[in-house]
Amino acid sequence: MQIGQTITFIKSAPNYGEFKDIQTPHLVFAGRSNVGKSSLINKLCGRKQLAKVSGTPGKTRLLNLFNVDNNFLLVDLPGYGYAKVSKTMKTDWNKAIDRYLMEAADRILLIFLIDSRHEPQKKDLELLDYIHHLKLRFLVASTKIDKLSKNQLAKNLAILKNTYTASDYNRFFPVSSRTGVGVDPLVTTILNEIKSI
Ligand SMILES: Nc1nc2c(ncn2[C@@H]2O[C@H](COP(=O)(O)OP(=O)(O)OP(=O)(O)O)[C@@H](O)[C@H]2O)c(=O)[nH]1
Ligand SMILES: [Mg+2]
Repeated sequence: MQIGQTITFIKSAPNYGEFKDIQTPHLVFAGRSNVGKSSLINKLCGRKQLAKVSGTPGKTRLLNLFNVDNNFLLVDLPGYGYAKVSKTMKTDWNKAIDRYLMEAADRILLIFLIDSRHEPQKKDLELLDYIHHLKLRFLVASTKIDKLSKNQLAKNLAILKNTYTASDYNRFFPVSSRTGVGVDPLVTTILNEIKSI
């Protein structure tokens, strides 16, 4: 299953000012560098190279915008917490992202990606707080589940689910962009949620 049929790259924007005029809902992918944002976007779009995938953290430096079926805007956010960039640059990015999320909050469905292999990380919990603060609609995608044994996965998911969704279990989606496991329920939920924006 895919989130759309005709998906085209619009542009890479440094800030929201550059695409404020677009009236459709926004589907935003956010999470730490290297968590698998670009890979998941490619998988959901059924395209191999739509968003750049890289082993080097921090490759996606701008807000990358895609048009999905003239139905909604897909936004690939820069991964936060990228250590190899100077502090000033980091702050500039964060400011631009904060501002975007704040100003566009009403039209956003955010996909919050976390890595299934790790315990909740400080950076992730900060983003979680911020999402709650802005009252954003969001779904949690727990990525790279193919990398764990069945036992380890069950153990990790229990902890992560509990941390990220509290009692709202149906909004937590374990996925693998490599194998495609877990992608269909996520697609169905995204399309339903987008309709209600
Ligand atoms: N095994 C496995 N590897 C994955 C999966 N998803 C992503 N990866 C790998 O993880 C690395 C990072 O993936 P990206 O999709 O580039 O991550 P990103 O979040 O877009 O990274 P930035 O753009 O730097 O913020 C790449 O080497 C991917 O091949 C997955 O589901 N399974
Ligand atoms: Mg990326």
